[in-house]
Amino acid sequence: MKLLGSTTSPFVRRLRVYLTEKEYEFVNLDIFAEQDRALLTINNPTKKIPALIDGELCIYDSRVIYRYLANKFSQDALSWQQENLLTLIDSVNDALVSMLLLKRSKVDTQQDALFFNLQRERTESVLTALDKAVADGQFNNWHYPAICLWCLLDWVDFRELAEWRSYDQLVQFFEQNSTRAILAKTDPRV
Ligand SMILES: N[C@@H](CCC(=O)N[C@@H](CS)C(=O)NCC(=O)O)C(=O)O
Repeated sequence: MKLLGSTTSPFVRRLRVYLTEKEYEFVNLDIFAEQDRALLTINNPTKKIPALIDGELCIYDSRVIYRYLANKFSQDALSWQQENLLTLIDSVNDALVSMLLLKRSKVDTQQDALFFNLQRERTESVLTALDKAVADGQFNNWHYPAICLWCLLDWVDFRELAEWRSYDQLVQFFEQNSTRAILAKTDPRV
């Protein structure tokens, strides 16, 4: 199995963390460089990472890749509650990826305009919901949604895209899990 990705993508990192101790090859791409982009496009026409190559099959989208892998490793599917947690996490991750790409396109993302206001509102309401979910014990185990939440929070810090440290439960969750060896091993800063 080959995982096409980059060291900086939070969508890729969640799968690298999930795949700890599994046999696979990580293909680290610079998706904006011509050659790597061509390789990515051949495998995934959406030109997004991650993509997973397993034999003849190429699976796109971290959520679908996770479903594929959980099935391959005979693990239980996520519960509907966990699927909803993942939707919350992905909604902020997608909103902030858009903000990052806009920033890199020299657009002022701090401006008071509909698109930016919607992303800010979404980020705030989702972080509030995730903070409550942590308080309710929904992230007590290191399951896939927990991995995804930790990778999101660390990436938001790394890219300086939003402030989540005012959410006490999120901070507690983040710190409780920070010592896991795989997180140091997949740190986008190194
Ligand atoms: N829903 C996708 C999102 C993946 C995604 O947005 N990946 C980013 C990197 S963090 C990407 O490839 N962006 C390239 C682009 O938008 O052109 C997933 O879960 O895999």
